[in-house]
Amino acid sequence: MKTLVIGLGLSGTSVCRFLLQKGIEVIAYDDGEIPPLEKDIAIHPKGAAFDWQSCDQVVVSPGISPSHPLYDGALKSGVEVISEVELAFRYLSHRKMVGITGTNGKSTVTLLVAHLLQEAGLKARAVGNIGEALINEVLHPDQTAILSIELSSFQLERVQTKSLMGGVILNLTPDHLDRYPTMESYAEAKGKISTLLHPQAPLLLNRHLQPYLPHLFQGNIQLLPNEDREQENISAARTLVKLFGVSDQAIEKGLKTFQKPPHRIEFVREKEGITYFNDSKSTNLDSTIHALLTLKQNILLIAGGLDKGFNFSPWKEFFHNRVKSLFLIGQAAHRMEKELQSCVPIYQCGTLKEALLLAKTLAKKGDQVLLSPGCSSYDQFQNYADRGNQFKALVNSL
Ligand code: UMA
Repeated sequence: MKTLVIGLGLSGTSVCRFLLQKGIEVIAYDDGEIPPLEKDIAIHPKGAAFDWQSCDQVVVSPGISPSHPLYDGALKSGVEVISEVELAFRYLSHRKMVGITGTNGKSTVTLLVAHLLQEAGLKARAVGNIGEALINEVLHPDQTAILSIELSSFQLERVQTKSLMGGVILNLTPDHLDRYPTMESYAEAKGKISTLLHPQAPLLLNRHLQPYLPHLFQGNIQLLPNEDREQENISAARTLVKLFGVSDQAIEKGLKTFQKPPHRIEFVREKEGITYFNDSKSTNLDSTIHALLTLKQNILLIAGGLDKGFNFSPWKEFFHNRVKSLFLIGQAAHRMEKELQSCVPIYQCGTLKEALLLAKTLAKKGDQVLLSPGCSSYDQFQNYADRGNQFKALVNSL
């Protein structure tokens, strides 16, 4: 048995290590720098032809698009291609697990589910897209914990093993349009969570999903309230933990002690009558709109980052009476300026530091400086947490 692992980040390196322990021959590939790996792992050189005859299976990391030449080659060769989470599910299907997907709110719900279970005295861990590759669970010393799994559309593209006792698709708004040509294809990837459900396991859905995923509404589903995002998140978590017998009383107690994760409209500091908020987790249009609706007015918005192919013009109507000026950073900045011009004063700042310093200079008492990028961070930062931490450090040094 020989497996090709494409992408050597968090997922790929964990997969390599796991396969090696299973005695499976591994060949690995990455377009970037090769991280330190066990010496038994062979590296496929960049640009070289791959011998598909010699390979039995391909495990793709979530960040690798199906248009990647090696991924595309694998699909054309007929070799089995699976995602990192599918490999993990094949070894975990006996475990108690729930899966959480959706555009916004999935990390919060994943953490809330784990927290409510723990507060009710059960063992639970939050894993998956949240930052802990699922495959690591297979070899985890504690095999009794319930797994609350955040699943991204990328991870769900190639899954098939029925494993979950419950699943949820929160909301669906445009994201990752650099990878998905249409909203329908993005929705289709998210909808694959249904293929992971055990028979009779419930799927919780936001009713807005019906036009995109009508076939899912015919199964064992429960609708989420969708008038308020916080209520939607709580309702999803509540329903999922009840699958494990957690009482209403224990849920209420757990809700009181849950702390919202950082980088989500996080208050950082007030200085000279100006408040600073870190919403670095905003990596799409909708999450920035949510931040604007929450902070309401007198907002100096810092946005921009990696260009994921959004059209930013829908922001215009939400800027009205809310945003006083816009400070742009990162790769998408010039396109954003074109799509948002004439609605508020726009400043091209290049870097986060320049943007913050200019916003501070222009801000008046009562203003709110908000970092809510609406874009991924990978052009200038390691990830959204790095971006948010750097912002907080800069704000605290003002
Ligand atoms: N790479 C290539 N070629 C490419 C793209 C990437 O070789 O065309 C290589 C990079 O050089 C790098 C490696 O692939 O060495 C990175 O792999 P990856 O992008 O699949 O990322 P991982 O480090 O494996 O982390 C992934 C998730 N990342 C993505 O989906 C982009 C992490 O979610 C997740 O926490 C981790 O697996 C564990 O499950 C992050 C994320 O941004 C937080 N997710 C997106 C989101 O939430 O919007 C989907």
